[in-house]
Amino acid sequence: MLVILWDPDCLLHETVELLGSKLIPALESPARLDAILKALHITEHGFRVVQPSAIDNEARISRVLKSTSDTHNYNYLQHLQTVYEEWLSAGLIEKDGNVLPECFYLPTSTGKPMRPPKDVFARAGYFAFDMSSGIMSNSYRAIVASANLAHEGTDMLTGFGTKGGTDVDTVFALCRPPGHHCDGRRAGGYCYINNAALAVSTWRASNPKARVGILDIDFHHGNGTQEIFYSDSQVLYVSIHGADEFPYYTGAEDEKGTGDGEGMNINLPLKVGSPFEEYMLKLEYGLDRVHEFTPEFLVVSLGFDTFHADPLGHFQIHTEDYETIATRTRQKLKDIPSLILLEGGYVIEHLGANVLSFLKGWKSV
Ligand code: OKS
Ligand code: ZN
Repeated sequence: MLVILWDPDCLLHETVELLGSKLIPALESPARLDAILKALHITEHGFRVVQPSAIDNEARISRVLKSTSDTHNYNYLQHLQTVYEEWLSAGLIEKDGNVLPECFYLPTSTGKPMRPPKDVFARAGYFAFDMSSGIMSNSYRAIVASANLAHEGTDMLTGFGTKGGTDVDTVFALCRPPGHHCDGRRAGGYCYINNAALAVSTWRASNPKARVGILDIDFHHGNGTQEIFYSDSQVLYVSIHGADEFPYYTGAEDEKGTGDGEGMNINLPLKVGSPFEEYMLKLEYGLDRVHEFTPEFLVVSLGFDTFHADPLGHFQIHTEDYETIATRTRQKLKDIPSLILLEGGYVIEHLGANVLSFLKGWKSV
């Protein structure tokens, strides 16, 4: 059975971003989630659409802090929680303003270690790598709600396939903000907590030695997820993404993992403008690698910015193609408890149809 998980608090985060030298309302907006929910509610699809168990915000925060403790820097998480209020008290922003970093950490030859600057204005740039990760009054609440979906989704899958266990084999968590660009101590590309990494930690809490597969099929390379698991021998990260696109400095084929994790990072960059057939060749190859690894838990970082008309993506993928992508993924990785996490996708008018197409394929297998 497939369950769709969402949280109304994920709608609260609404920021501005710098795009083409202009400050605009961020493309990663609440309207994305609204569009998906609308499509799910008006269509007869037979999925269970549910909200997470009601816990108060403080309990939810401590749960998220606990399940990110081995992958995320504590000072970074504290910064996410407090920086808006700090900027407000310092008179750096008005109530409706956004914390936006301006000067970023600069690697030098001095041999000096990275240290957060004392100044609260400067600190925003220490904990971010771009200007697409603004923080407004409600951001932290939404960030935690989004991460909590990854946590609860993983919990719902634990025990699948065991005697007397759950019959839920797939959870699709409608996370927003997304996660795959966050590396555990830097926000960027609309991401603040790496939801995929949080899911892996949650799974490992009850299965410490489990093999986990992460399939990242957002248009953009998941630099954060790659970074977090780069030396991990039990986590296979496979990503198909636009070659030489955002986040620009990662995603090349020769990034294969290091130490015990050597060979456990597979980047499959695809030239922008590539037709769907070429995309599918990469997907089949990636799915075979995940299948060979025999993971006990699968995380899919799913972005709909691979759509042909997306303002931030440039593949030739159409609505009906998502059904094919999901069908082949499910066929090759059947019976693995799967957590699907929403990443990008910015064409609001087609987002609902694209999600439904993907779910139709997933369910058909
Ligand atoms: C410019 C936009 C930067 C692109 C961010 C890409 C976000 C995304 N401000 N990642 O998967 O969809
Ligand atoms: Zn993306």
